[in-house]
Amino acid sequence: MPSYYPQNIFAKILRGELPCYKVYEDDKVLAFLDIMPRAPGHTLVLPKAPARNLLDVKPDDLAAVAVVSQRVANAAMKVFAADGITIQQFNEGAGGQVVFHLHVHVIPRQAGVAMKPPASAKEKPDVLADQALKLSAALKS
Ligand code: DGP
Repeated sequence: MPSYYPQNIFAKILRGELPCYKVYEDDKVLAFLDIMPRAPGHTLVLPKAPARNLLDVKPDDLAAVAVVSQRVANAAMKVFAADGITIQQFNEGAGGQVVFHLHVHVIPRQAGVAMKPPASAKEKPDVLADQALKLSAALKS
């Protein structure tokens, strides 16, 4: 497997070199909205420590990401009045991974509504800002 590439787009977001619509942060994990959501509220949960994907992440970072993914999922159920949550996590190009810093997709779902195709359309900045505000507030309560 190739080694971790520190110039990937999520590494730049983690270093504060690029902006994001932040939903949650602690010492080990950052969660922000996907700018090309497959459904409203589509959130990405990342370890802060460099990890290419599931195959090389340290177990304690993986555990921290899992715990936050569950918290984001529960918050998203309320904020988006969701009927369910889809979790996705891709590993290497053959596994569907496009950005090579480990991330878990937390996607709120409505019954009978299909997800958009991956990375099909950018959401409007004001919509993302509003959703991030609501999700982060729900995560604090
Ligand atoms: P994947 O590596 O296949 O799990 O997909 C990467 C996801 O990242 C995809 O859903 C689109 C999203 N994405 C790509 N570029 C950016 C970006 O600059 N900011 C944010 N927030 N999401 C991005």
